[in-house]
Amino acid sequence: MIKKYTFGNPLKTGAVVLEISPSEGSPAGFEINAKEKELKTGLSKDAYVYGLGETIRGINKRGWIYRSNNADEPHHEEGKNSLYASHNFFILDDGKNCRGYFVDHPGFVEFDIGYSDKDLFTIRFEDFDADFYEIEGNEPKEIVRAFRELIGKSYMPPIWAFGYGQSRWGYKTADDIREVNNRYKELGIPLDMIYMDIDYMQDFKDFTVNPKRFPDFENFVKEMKDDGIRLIPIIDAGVKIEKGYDIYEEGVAQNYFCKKEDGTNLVAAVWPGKVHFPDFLNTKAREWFGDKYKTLTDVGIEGFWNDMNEPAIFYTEDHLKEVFEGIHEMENKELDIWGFFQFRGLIEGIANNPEDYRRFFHDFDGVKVRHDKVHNLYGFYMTRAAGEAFPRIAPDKKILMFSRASYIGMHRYGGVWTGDNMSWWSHLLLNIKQMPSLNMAGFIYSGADTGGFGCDCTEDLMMRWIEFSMFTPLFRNHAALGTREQELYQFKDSESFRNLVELRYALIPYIYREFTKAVENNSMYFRPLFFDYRNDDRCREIEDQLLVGDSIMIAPVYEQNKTGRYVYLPEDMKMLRMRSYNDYDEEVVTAGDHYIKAELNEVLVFIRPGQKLPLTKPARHVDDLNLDELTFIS
Ligand code: MIG
Repeated sequence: MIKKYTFGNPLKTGAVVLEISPSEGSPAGFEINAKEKELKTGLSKDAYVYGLGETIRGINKRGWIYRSNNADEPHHEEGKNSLYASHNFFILDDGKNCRGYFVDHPGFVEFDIGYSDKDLFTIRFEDFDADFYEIEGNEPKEIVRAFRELIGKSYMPPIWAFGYGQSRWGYKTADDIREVNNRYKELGIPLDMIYMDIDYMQDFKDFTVNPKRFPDFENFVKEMKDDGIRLIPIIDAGVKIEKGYDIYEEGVAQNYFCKKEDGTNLVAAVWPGKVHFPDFLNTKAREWFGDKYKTLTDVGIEGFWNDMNEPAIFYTEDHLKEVFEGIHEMENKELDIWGFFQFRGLIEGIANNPEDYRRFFHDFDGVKVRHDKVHNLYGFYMTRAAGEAFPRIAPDKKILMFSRASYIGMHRYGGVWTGDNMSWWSHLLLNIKQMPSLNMAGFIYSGADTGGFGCDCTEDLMMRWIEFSMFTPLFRNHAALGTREQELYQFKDSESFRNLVELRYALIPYIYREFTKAVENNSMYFRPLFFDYRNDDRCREIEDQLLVGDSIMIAPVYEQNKTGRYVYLPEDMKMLRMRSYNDYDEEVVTAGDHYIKAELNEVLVFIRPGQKLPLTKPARHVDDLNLDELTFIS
C-alpha cells in the first residue's frame, strides 16, 4: 500500500514510474510543520532506521544527520553529512511494525535522525515542495519491493560486467593498457575490463581520444577485445570551451548549456580548464549529449563510467573574480588573525562553492529552474542521457554504465560506484555497510574502488578487500594518481590473488542468477541479516555480515593483522573456508556465536540450510565461462 502526500508544488523528478493519486491529510506518524519546512516523528527506543542509500556510517542510520546534497567529497569520514548521491528512501522499523518513506525532492533535504534530539527524527527542507510517499508493509523486504515497484526496474548490465576490472588514474597510453593486460595474463589472473581514466582524452575533451597516445584507437579497441578485454572510458560532465571543438560549438549554437541569469553560459572550470555544463535536465540537450556516446560505441566501446556529475566545480569564472577582488582588498591592510582566516577561507572555499550552484539555471523542458533547486538530479540526468541513447546508437549491444553522482530513478539507467574512498580498513567496512543500503534504493549494480582510491594500499588490505568485492556486482580495482600502484601483480602473493579472482569467476553463475532475481523481483541482492531473520533480535545489530542472494551469508574480515573473526549464525549453516574454487574446508557450524579462523587468503562463505551453492570452472574471461556445467556445494 503506497500513499502519496504532496507538499507545495514539487517538480517532477522522474524518480517514480507509477502514478499514485495524492492522499489528503498527513502521513502516518509524521507531524508536518509547513512554516518551519519540516516533518517530525518520534523515535522509540526500539526504532531502527534503514536506507538513505549511499552515505557514510552504519546500516542503521540512527544517531546522525545526513544531508542530501550531492557532493564531490573525497573524505568519506563519519563526520561528513553528504556523499555523491541523494537517495531519500528510508524504513522505520521497531521490529514489529515498519513503514517506508520516500522524499521525492530534487534539492537540499536534511535527515536529522536522533541527532539534535535522540528521540526525534526530523526531515528539513530548504523548499517545502515534495512528493512524500508512505509505504506500508509487514517487513522491510516487503516495503523495499513495493518501493522498487514504484521507482521501476533496476538497470541490468551485460554479463561480462560481472568480471573483474582493473583501473587506475594514470594509465596514459595504449602501451600502458597493454602492459596491464599482459601482466594479468602472465599470472593467469582473470580480467575482463580495463578502465580508461581522463588521460585518454585529448585535453580532457569528452568524446575525443588523444591520437598520439592512442594511434588508431579503433584497432586498439579491437586488439584488446580479441584478447578478451573491454575498454571502459570515463566521461566527465563538463564540456571544454574551445573554438572548433564540435561539442562545444553545437552546445553553444543550440543553447544546450546551463545559463546564468543574464542568459550567458556559465563558465566553470574542471579538468579540461574552462567548461560549460550541458543542461541534462532538458530533453533535447539530453538527446544531443546521449548521441555523442556514439563516437565511442561506433569504434567498439561497450561501457562507460560517468564522473564529476554532481557537478564538481573547481571554480567558476565569476566567483574567482570575487575571490581576487577580496584578496586585493586585503592585500595592503594589516591583517589580524581573523582577517587572515577570512583570507584563507576565500581560497579554501573556491571549489564546489554553494554560491556557484545558485549562479546557473536549467531549462527543465520549458521551466526555468535555478540549479541548486534541482542539484541532486544532475548526475541522474547525465546518466539518463546515456541510458536513453544506447538503444538508439548501439541497438545490438548491452552497454555497461555506471555513475558517480545519482538520485533515485537513475537506477533504471545505470549503476554506481561509491567514489573516492581511501585505502583504509575502515573504508572496507564502510563498503560492506553501504551495499545493502544501495540495494534498497534500487542500485544493484554497484561497488567501491577495491583496494581504495586515495592513499597507499597494502597487500593485506587488497587481499581482504578482494575477498569482499568478489561478491559485489561491480568488481573493480581503482586507484588515484600518485598513490602506490595496486594492480594485483604489484603484490607478492599473486597465487592467492589469482585463486581469489578465480573464485569470483567460479561464483558468477550464482552472482548473476541472484542479481537477476533482485532486478526482476525488486528484491535485494545484499541484505542485512535482520531482513531475513525477523525473530532473532541478535541479528538487528549485525552490520558486518551480509546475506548475498538467497543461498549464502558472508562474514568478511575487515581488520588488519587478524586471522579470523567472530561470526554470529542465526541458524546452523554449512561453512566454507575457501582458498580457491576447488580448495576449501567444509564444516557445519551451529547457530550462535563463534570465533572462526580465516587466514589472509581465506574467504568465509556460509550456506543457508536447504540451499546449494553453484560453482563453475573459472576462466580468464566471463565470455569463456561454462554457465551450464555447474557443481553444487550444499
Ligand atoms: O577530480 O578522473 O572519482 O575515480 O579517477 C578527480 C580522475 C576526478 C574522480 C573520480 C575518480 C577518477 C578521478 N576523478
